[in-house]
Amino acid sequence: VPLEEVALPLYFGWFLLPAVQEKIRCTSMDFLKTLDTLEAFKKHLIDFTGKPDQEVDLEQYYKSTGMLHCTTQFCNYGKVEGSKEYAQNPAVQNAYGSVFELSLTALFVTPRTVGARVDLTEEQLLLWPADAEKEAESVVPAAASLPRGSRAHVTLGCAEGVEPVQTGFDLLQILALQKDGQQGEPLEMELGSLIYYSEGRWMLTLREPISVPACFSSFYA
Ligand code: ACK
Repeated sequence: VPLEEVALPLYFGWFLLPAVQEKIRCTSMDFLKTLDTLEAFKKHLIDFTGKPDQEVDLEQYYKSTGMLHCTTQFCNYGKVEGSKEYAQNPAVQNAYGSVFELSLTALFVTPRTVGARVDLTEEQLLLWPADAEKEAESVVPAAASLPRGSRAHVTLGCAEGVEPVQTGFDLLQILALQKDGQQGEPLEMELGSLIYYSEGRWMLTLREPISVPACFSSFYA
């Protein structure tokens, strides 16, 4: 059956293969555990709690949001404009069901989300919607001026009551601050260098990017 005749999914994206899902969840938990014990992080705990002298257990703070993936096109079963055209794009149809190597280059947290930044290759960018960054403009005004693919991420967890769509906005916000040169002293850690971007935003740029196999496919709930 040609793809244009089947129902459109909730979203298209790369789904981390089952064997690496577990590994990345562990990496994420280790990162949160380490962050939680850092003096530098404790100094800014109020960003998370809203109250002075209140503790936070980051490992409990974020809830898991299901299968780890990197969304390309959010379709909402065809309600999103451009989703039919996306599904009909020959690059999308040719890649459907293939396994790609995604490169995770950074881990980040905010009081809302924890995620991994995905650095897309030229080939992977062929599957990236042209307007993904521009569509975030209402939330992150500087988003449209960032390079294509800037929004690409894997959501690792969300705080209570926060929707996963927030992870991409949080990433774009951090990248916009980075571009502006608004950053403090990096803290060198075993995994890479950690930078605080105010208001509870932290990004750890990995010394060694993590390469994960992921299947390009779609999700129907
Ligand atoms: O973590 P995510 O990338 O953020 O994966 C989930 C997935 O679709 C299923 O909810 C993402 N998502 C939700 N709404 C949108 C949207 N308006 N634009 C882009 N991605 C979205 C969400």
